[in-house]
Amino acid sequence: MNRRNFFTGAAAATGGALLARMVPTARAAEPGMKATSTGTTAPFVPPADWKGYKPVITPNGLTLPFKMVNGVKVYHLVAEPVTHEFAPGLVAECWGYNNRVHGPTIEAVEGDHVRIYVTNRLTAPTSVHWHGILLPSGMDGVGGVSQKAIQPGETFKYEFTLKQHGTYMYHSHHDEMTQMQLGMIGLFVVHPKNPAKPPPDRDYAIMLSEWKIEVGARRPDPNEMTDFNVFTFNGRSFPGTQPIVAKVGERVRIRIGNLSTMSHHAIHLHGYYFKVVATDGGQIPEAGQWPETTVHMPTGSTRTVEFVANVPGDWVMHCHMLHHVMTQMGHQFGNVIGVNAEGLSEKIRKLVPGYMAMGQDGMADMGEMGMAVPPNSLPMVGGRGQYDYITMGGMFTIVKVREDLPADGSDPGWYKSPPGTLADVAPAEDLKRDGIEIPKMSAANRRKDDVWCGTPPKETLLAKNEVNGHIKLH
Ligand SMILES: [Cu+2]
Repeated sequence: MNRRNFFTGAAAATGGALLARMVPTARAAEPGMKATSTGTTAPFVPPADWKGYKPVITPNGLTLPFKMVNGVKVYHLVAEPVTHEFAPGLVAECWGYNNRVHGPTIEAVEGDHVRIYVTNRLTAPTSVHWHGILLPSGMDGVGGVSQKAIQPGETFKYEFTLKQHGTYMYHSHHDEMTQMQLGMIGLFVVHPKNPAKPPPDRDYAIMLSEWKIEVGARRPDPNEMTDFNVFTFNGRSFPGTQPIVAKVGERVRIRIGNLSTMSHHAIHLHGYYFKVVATDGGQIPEAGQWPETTVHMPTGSTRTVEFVANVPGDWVMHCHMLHHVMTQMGHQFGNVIGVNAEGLSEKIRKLVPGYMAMGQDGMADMGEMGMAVPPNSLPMVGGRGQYDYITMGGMFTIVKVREDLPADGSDPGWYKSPPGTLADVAPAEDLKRDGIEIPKMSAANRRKDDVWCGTPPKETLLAKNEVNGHIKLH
């Protein structure tokens, strides 16, 4: 991986942030000015350019523009097929909104009256459900229950007043399995009208999703039930994910939504602990918040976490369900750990030109070897880091905290650890000083479970009887 990969998304997200800043807001600012009776919460004094809220940033995504019509915020979503890139090398034909997977983030303020037009440019009927939003039953968007489905070519009108604030979602609620699994989901952020405290310095929003895209296939398979092989933050797999950036000392909020078809996710952040401050059911009172490093994300839910980015560095944030940081080809792979493949490649190459035995020491080599992957697919893992190959992909991004950031919001590059703060090979004098003895490689350390293919090479053949009892292929 390199800086260029990171920049791919940075450009789009910067555009999104600008767009969000340009759109007008419905009401004059009425931020909360009241201090609490105990005086512990500082009153929020809005900056001069305060527009009523601090825009949320959707990495690799955009915010849906709106216009004001007689005091109503008017939005327009267009459901349509979208050609979507998951990461450099993997493009698929998905369904989304406004030519995006996922749909753009809808952003509004508590108390706003919103009118959302939905045009169906698919070949199938659809509807849109406003997940977590309190509204009249007939606006709930469930095809067949609360409304007629929106037929291809039709434009429906949804209209409601936002009575709450927090992180919500929207998604198709017609032929849900097909349409949501093809990408028809998005985030819906409602800012507080009277914030009790200042907004965070950085407010990010991430949607989790999972996909089945056969290697080389052009379309995700919406019929898959268990074996997903592409895992995404905002529709992107690492190294296609844009980093989350912050300056040292800033308060960072990350809103996470999960509309994966089948999976919960365990989103883990390095370097900090955070507090879960809200769900899609509302704000969690401070007394009910506790510190965590991993937030469990049930499907069909949102969680909002906050922390102070007080330690500079490159801190990874990823799903801790380890198949979710693999991509295509990381699955359905026979277990060859510990197999001695000496001579195997040569023999198979006679039948399959270019064959290379792999996986004997795990999957880390799969990306690093730079092996050619089939057209339109991703290597099993990761991308190139500054020190070595990064052996995670999929639901993986990097939180980059720096003393200073590029003014244009672009990627600050890799973190340079100050002297004395970088793990490296232990110097001999340190080992000696601390009385650390390195055990000699014994027979027990060697491959005892080897599967020999052909004659074992002399240097690894410990003794003849070591081989006895092990599987011999020839
Ligand atoms: Cu996961």
